[in-house]
Amino acid sequence: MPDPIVIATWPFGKVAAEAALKALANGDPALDAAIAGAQAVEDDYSCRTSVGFGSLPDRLGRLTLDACVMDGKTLSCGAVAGVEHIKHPAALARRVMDKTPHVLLVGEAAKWFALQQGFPLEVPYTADAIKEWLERHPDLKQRPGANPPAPCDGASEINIDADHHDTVTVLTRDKKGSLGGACTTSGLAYKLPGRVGDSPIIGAGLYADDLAGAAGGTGVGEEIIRIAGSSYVVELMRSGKSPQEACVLACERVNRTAGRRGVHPARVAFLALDPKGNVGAACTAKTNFEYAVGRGDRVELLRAKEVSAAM
Ligand code: SD4
Repeated sequence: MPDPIVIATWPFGKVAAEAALKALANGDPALDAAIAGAQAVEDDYSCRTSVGFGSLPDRLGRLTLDACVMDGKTLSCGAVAGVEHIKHPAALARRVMDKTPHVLLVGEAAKWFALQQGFPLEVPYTADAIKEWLERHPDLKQRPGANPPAPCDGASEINIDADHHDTVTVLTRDKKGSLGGACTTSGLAYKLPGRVGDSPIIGAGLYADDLAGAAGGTGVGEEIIRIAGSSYVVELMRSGKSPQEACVLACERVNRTAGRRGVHPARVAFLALDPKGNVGAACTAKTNFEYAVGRGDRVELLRAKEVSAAM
């Protein structure tokens, strides 16, 4: 019987891995366990500032959440983007998968769907997040008397500092050897209202196929979307690359595509799990990507290989 395995992004991925391992040990399917892991981070205000409620909001102070889920056995998937006042977007993405013929619902309509499905509307803001949002708001950094900055000056403006990584992506393999994945985030702090990153886009922030492997991304979503990142990693595994090799190749590709637009460094990271239970991860320069790996009753935190851009 295959051993249950979990991998999850960032140090707070430990919380996700512990919850998912528990679910897998009980015999839960891979997708249920991945969602349990994602939800443990959505629920834990103490372990992060940028997944779920309490995260840093967008440019106008509104917190909108994105999530997606995918079942590697059937390729069933669901997603929500730009959804407000719903505490568990990964669970909502699961409802889109189970209860609708669609894959992705967005914004106000996703919230109405949540209400219809019995999800409560809740207040997503914490005093700490509002204080930090006010103190760090990029529009306040302009020189006195200068014109207000354009809402976003170009792709190179988007980057993520080491303390503000968003997104937990959880990849699991269950006792039957099936793969599942869940991804949940508030996106980038101070994003333009309406901006959606890679996280709720199947094939960008997440992909899972029992016949090839599962992969997830984190970091600057625009760069991940541009190369269809998670799908690319999975297709590399399908063609025989190990999860580690596939993640490195995806980072090299991000570096090349970012380089074509003169954007360095483009901070992204990928993690991957193959059907045999091998794991891998890699990140571009200065991303400082750590990820949690859980097997048996043990969860350890590993540092991903950094892939520098050739100048
Ligand atoms: C996004 N990929 O919305 C997410 C953000 C993230 O570490 O993962 N940050 O672009």
